Amino acid sequence: MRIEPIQADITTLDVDMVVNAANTSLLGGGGVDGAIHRAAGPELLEACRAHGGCPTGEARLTPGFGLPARWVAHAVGPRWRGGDRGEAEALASCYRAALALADQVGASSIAFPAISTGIYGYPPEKAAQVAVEALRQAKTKVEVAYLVAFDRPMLDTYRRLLGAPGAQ
Ligand code: AR6
Repeated sequence: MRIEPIQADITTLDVDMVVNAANTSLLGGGGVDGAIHRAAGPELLEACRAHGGCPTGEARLTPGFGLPARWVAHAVGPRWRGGDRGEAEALASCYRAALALADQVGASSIAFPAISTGIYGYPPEKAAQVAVEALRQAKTKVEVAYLVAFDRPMLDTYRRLLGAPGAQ
């Protein structure tokens, strides 16, 4: 699987699957979750409601409805609590769980936001290390995984960790 860092609004990406940074209720929220629900439309909330929630470190599948993406994997990242409360393992588990859903539906492209690094307070550099490591180790039929940065510093972090050309 290729791993490509990009800076984008994840709701605009034409990929088979986008990953949402959700909470355990799966009933929406702020950040990327709010943006995905706005772009997908109200049917997304109904599809999420049918799952009846999702534990931290897992993911649940819905269609993308009004999104360009056909599928959404709603992953629940950990809240940062200092780093010694299993945060890294829970975060890595989100990436693996989303890829497992991608394989289930035969998705060949997937886009991940920087799960947990906004409202949940996970230090971006540490989260990026977990993301890159989890994706590098994954056994999957997915061909390309985009690590989507919302701002330039996050893009630079991903590029540096991935050894991408032009990285700072
Ligand atoms: N496209 C790509 N990335 C984005 C976008 C976007 N449109 N919007 C924000 N980001 P957050 P969390 C980045 O807070 O920390 C919600 O209320 C953002 O800059 O969305 O996992 C949920 O319901 C940051 O780097 O998610 C939960 O309650 C990253 O996405 C809670 O927030 C994640 O930030 C989850 O918190």
